[in-house]
Amino acid sequence: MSLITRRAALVTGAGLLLAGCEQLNNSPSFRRVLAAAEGLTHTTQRLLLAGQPLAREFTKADLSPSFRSNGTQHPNTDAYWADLRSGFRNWRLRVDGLVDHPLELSLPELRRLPSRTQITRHDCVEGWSAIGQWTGAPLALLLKAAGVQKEARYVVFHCADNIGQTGTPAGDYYESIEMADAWHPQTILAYAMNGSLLPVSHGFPLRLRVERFLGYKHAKYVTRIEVVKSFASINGGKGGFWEDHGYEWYAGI
Ligand SMILES: Nc1nc2c(c(=O)[nH]1)N[C@H]1C(S)=C(S)[C@@H](COP(=O)(O)O)O[C@H]1N2
Ligand SMILES: [Mo]
Repeated sequence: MSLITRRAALVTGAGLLLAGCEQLNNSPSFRRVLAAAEGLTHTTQRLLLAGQPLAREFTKADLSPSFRSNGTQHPNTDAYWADLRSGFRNWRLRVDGLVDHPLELSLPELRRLPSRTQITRHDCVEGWSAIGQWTGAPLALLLKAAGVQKEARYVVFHCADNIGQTGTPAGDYYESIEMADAWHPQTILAYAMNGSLLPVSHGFPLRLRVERFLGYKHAKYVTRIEVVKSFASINGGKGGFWEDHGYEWYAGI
């Protein structure tokens, strides 16, 4: 390849990149979320004043040298494998259910939103803990942009992994939290861990961090966020995969 053709190829590459950025700016969901960022601090501040305490936050010196991965370490579904093969180009986080404006956000869009970074302790019900740093988009931001309807009470997180043996919907991992915890400032959709891209074993591309709750509430591989009035009709009806298998729904620490 001559120098000139190579340069032409580089220029075309840059052009494509730019076109990609412009497309980002044009996504209605993305624009809606950016607009919602204004005044959000005020909304979450009000929650704190209403008596919702913050989970303890730590410093980098406290980070655990190793952070265990638990439950699914690599989702087994065809959909997840297809997303891996295509570099998650077609992957979208959906926010729907009892909202005025359902959202669809790509990974680059999520990463460009205002973010929060927190160093917290993860406590698994099986008796181990680890301190890690998480960066992600506040769930409150997405909820504000989507416009939660009055009768909504819970937020359900649907995941890409099926952990039952049967491959039926009953084996799909899912979780739910109540609205006040969803608006909490430390409730984020994390795409980074300890300053790097989220590893597959810890929930790539997106996992929930809902501090002040036990490990199983922290849904990994989140693909869809559904705002509901009741979770009685979802899978086993108890609000989560482990809840359907006997764990308590309210898993506060
Ligand atoms: N989708 C999905 N989320 C999940 C699980 C899982 O198996 N699948 N396991 C849960 C449990 S019990 C724990 S303790 C944490 C573990 O998170 P980690 O793998 O990042 O340590 O993820 C929780 N979220
Ligand atoms: Mo756990």
